Amino acid sequence: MVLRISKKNTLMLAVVACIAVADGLLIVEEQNAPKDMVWIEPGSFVMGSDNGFPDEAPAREVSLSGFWIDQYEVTNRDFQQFVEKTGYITSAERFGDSLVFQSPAETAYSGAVTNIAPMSWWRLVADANWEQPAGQQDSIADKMDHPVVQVSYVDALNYCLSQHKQLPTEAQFEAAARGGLEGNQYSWEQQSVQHSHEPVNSPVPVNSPEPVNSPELAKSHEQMNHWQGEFPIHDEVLDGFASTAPVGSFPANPYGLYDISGNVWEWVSDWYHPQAYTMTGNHNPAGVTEGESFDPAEPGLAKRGIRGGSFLCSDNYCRGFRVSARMPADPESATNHTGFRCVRPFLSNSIADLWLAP
Ligand SMILES: [Ca+2]
Ligand SMILES: [Ca+2]
Repeated sequence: MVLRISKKNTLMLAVVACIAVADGLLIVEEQNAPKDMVWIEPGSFVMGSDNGFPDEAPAREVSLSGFWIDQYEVTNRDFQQFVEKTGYITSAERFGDSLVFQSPAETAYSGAVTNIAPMSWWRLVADANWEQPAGQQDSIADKMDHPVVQVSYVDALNYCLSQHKQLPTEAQFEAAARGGLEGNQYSWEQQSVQHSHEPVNSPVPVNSPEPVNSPELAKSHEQMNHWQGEFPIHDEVLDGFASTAPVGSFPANPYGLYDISGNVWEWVSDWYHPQAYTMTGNHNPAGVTEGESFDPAEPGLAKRGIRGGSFLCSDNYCRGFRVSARMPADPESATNHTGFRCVRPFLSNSIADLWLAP
């Protein structure tokens, strides 16, 4: 039997309690909140949107049990500690290559944006992996507090399980992203994406390892790290970051979660289907089955979901930073704009036994 006594989501200071029956007596045991995690209250929220892309509809009321969620995206430092401890080898390392964004502008493309084939801005780059996200010339040495990228769904799940955690469901991620607000399009209270009107040092090479402006400026003008300007040709970098930003560089949402919109897409545990919301229940929904999974762009290949958008999401293209936005992704593929964070169901540690050894 489990009972939540203190339910305030006061970040690291939150205290929970469990009650166990022993010798006919109730024994109350307190434990500290998990480090850098936020408690999301059990309750209901309206998931999805009838005003977004078709796969976000229908909006429906969903109820969730309470859960802990990481305050930040998992960083390179976090993932390095995991690898050093376990010897884990990622999907991209096993394959020997991975997907890296390359702006058509950088490949001497001179046509109109509308003539660029969708997804043609991805290149399979040899030796691109979490330690060198853009390939052999890249390094994370000065980006240890940036979100880890070039991790597949399988890699992300293994990391979370090793921490006695899980990947969030789409419903958990969306509830967390909405921050307790109702009917919100974004993870912040203002219903628009605000931009600074003072572009700095643009254009900046995409995949630049260095922020071109200070996190302080980013905090003062922008709600998140995304793409300002016409994707995929020109990023005005008004938010100061042409690629990933250190986690926590932008304001937290009302739940105290950083980069829950933007910076990097984040893996969720649901298998993807564009009509998933008509196929699953409304209490703790966990998505369709692997066999039901369907991506119209690649029929026959079961996909997991990613959420929250990335530094490549713009107003003119995917707008994936909206709280209801969904995307399918091959669970064994990795890119340089997809990472993750983990959740921990209340007092559930037994999932550590499920860790998938590489
Ligand atoms: Ca940016
Ligand atoms: Ca994110």
